[in-house]
Amino acid sequence: MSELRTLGEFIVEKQHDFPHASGELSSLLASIRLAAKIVNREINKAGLVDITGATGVDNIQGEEQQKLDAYANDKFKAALEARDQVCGVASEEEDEAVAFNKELNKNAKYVVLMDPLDGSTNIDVNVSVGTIFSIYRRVSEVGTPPTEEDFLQPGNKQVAAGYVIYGSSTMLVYTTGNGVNGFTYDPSLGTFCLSHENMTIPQDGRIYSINEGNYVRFPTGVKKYIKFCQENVPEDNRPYTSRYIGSLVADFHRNLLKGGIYLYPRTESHPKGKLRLLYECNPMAFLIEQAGGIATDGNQRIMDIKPTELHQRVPLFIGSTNMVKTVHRFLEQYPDEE
Ligand code: P6P
Repeated sequence: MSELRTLGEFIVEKQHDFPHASGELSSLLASIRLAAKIVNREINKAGLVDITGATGVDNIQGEEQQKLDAYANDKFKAALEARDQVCGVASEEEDEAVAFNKELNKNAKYVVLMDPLDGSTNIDVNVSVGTIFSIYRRVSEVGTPPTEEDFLQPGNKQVAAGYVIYGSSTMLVYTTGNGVNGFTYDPSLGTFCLSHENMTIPQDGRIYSINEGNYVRFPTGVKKYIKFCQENVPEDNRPYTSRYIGSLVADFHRNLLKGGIYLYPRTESHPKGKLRLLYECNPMAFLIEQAGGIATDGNQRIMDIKPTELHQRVPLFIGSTNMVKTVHRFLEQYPDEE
């Protein structure tokens, strides 16, 4: 049996990749690990206790906030605030960015952006959901409250990003810019153990993930790509297959392991796309590029987009390089009037 390497050991080991690292990012990642364990515990009980269902409160997205959304948001915020590396958090569940004002956060160097529980409407039907996080070094003066500028940085400034997938097993997958590594939670030990070292996405794949219920309103190029997948059998005789879970983290994770593409173009109900740039698209884009794939909004690299607002939405095409490039060819061949 290969040696057991825990997430904690791995974080410290990799910290030495950064000779001048002061251990602050390592400690920040450890706080995310702690919150992931706490949220995992509650999610696994979701069917048993009255914590599922909606709170009756809508978040800024106008989406009915699920009780576990609020719970996950509170636990991740508390875990991040309890240590001295983070000066503020932006979250899908918070209208505005939250500044941490305790004395111990005063000289913190990092901000965190997160979707505390993505895909939460799937909880009541026992489908995998996830937490997505994105970490930046603050750009405003240390010792002062964080500013909007700290949170509206382009994705290419991220220092770390990752997700927790609460599925048939719970995994934490993250990057600090030196590849992608996955850790599976062992409840008997209460620890995340390295299970997927140096994760890379195949350059090509046969899985396409898109909500075809929106087909009639897709851009022409996207419609042509879907038909291409349905009508073409590649040389290796492995036909394309449609797989859409309705939970970004779950679709992304499967495509990362097996090869594939996830597409969320603009639609009638979401003319700018549905997914949020800062705490869904950018962290996933960092991960996929570190794993050898690509992520665009149909025109440009996701991580080069200059954000203008906290909950900004963009179209998302992310996954195996050759598949994303094929979509681009159709989008260029069949341009739609804006
Ligand atoms: P639709 C969940 O709400 C989410 O943000 C992603 O996790 C998921 O991929 C997508 O939206 C599902 O959206 O419109 O297909 O139900």
